[in-house]
Amino acid sequence: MTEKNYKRYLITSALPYANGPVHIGHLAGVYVPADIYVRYLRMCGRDVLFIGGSDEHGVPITIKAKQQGCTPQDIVDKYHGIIKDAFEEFGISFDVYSRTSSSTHRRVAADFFKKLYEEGKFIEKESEQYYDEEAKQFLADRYIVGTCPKCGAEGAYGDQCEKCGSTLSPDELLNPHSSLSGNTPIKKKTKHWYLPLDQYEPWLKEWILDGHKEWKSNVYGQCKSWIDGGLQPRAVSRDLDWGVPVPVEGAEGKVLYVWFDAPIGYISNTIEICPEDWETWWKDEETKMVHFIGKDNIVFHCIVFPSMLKAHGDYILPENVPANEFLNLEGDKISTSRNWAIWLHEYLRDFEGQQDVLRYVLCANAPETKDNDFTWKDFQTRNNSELVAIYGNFVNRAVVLTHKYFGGKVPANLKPEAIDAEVLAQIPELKKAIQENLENYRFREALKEAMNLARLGNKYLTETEPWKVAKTDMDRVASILGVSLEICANLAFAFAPFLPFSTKKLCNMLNIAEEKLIWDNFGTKLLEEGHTLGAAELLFSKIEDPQIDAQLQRLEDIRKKNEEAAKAKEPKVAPAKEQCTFEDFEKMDIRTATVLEAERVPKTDKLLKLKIDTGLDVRTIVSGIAEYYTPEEMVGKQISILANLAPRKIRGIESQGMILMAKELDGKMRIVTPEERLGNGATIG
Ligand code: B3M
Ligand code: ZN
Repeated sequence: MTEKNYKRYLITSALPYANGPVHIGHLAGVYVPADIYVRYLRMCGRDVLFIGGSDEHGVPITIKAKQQGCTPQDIVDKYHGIIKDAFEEFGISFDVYSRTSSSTHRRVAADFFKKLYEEGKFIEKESEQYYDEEAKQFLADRYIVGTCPKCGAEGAYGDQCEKCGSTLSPDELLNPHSSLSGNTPIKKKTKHWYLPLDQYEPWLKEWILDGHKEWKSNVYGQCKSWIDGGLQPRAVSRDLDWGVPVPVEGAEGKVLYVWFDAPIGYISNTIEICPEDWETWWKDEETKMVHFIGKDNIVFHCIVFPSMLKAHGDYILPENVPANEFLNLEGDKISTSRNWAIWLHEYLRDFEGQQDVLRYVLCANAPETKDNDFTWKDFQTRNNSELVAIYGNFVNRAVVLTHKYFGGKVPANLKPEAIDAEVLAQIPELKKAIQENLENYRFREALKEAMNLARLGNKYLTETEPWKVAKTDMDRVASILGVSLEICANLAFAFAPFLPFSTKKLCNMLNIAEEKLIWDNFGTKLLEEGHTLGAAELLFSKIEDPQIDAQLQRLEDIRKKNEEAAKAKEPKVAPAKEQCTFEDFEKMDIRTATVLEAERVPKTDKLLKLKIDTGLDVRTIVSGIAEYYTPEEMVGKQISILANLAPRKIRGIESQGMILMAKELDGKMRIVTPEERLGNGATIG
């Protein structure tokens, strides 16, 4: 390692909420990079703990339980199982994957709170919050719905309007009501505990802004803007019946805020796996702690949790927080509520045995510096033209030819040529590039360099053409295959952190034990002359169009369903307009008139030019009704007009007034006319 030599590495990855399965966005942002890093550290012989687990508290879980008529515990039991199994099958190599509803966690989180409480590290504040008198409970922001003050949409939540995306506070909602009882909530006083982040500001400035300039620019930038914007005390408790109860007398009905207890889950999970020496992991300066998270979690991992650890006093702080940006899917934001996602457990079902393909594509496309897009076409191309055509093809040719010409034994280097040495000389260079990128959390680059090694081998084999040389010079073929197999062996090292499943296959093919994949051995000569290879098998297989088309079709169906649902939610009538006064109305001169002549305005689809008798005069009006009425239909019709509308030119014709039309939201229009024919110029009002 280029930096300070640490004794041990504590690697955490965000604890996913157990209210739904994990999707490719979570994987690309957090779990794939964390797993790559951890596998690399293990290959380096480092002492590593890789901490994972489910985040099982918070309001969304209680809402889901209500919707499904079950308990929050039922919900988290279900999803904890799905998530844990999927991670395991996908090869995310956690040392522990526990849950924040465990008894250990409840105890650890409560003790953490208690210590800060007893040492006076919190401030207590009373505030007025919405309360549902019928349900007899305070309402979390998500439980309050109303009209969005920004866009007018109904059904906006107390923290956000899903229609226009605005962040809201419950006080801003118009016509707020409780989603529990439907009643209008009242305001009631309640007491909570706050972590005074403002007091930690000078320290955070020094620790992050001066001390961690090497953090990724997206992370550093977010921290800077939070700190520069001035930090406020943050409530660490909530009025809710699901979570870790606040361990203080008189705090009945209150639990720890989910973002207070969840990061403590990293500690609890460490305790579960290392009950004896967990403190060395968390309290010894020679531990390097790294948090892998997505960008929406930055403030909690860089500002709130470190301030909690600092307040507690005994704990180490994260050395780095290499947060990623977001992954989109086929051009759209991934969304759990809109089902716009590729769910890991479904991928594993639809692409059995192809974990490494997704691991490869997600790493190659990882949103490390900016948001990125996942498309099924790109997935197919990367598999077929990179994994299959380059890496797989090279390894397969080298191993099959060795079986064919040398009975599967590594041949002696009988006739070396300059090109052999040139090619082999590039291995240490590539190793260095992979290593440097991995150590600096640039996983995409590291993977690219690994693929460059496969490219190198593939090109070497294509250029040296042993299958042709075999007709004349078996000594030379021996050397070519020897070099090729050497590259294959090094590929096992290069790809081991990224693609564990195919690495295992490759080791079987080369007949080398996976335990030999120690980083220091990468680049050394690995295969002795006479070593017997295992059987050849395909590392990757082609993904054909029908499989991709089926996935695209699935997404298309979801897109349609979402559009229909959005349509059903759309208002059936135009929203009400602002109030006006009688005087406002009086200003309008509305009267009856009769159409004398009508014709289409040339080169337009919608416009008719009408000559009308208003009782006052005969004038011209241009009106956008040609889609609904032909000129013939209009002649002789009695209509109503706004007679004193200021004239304006439409397509070069001066229009003197406006015809009143009744219009439905979906576009249907009809003339407004008196029930019985009246004289022209009769006033309407
Ligand atoms: N469960 C948020 C999330 O999944 C949260 C992470 C907790 S990490 C301590 O985005
Ligand atoms: Zn809105």
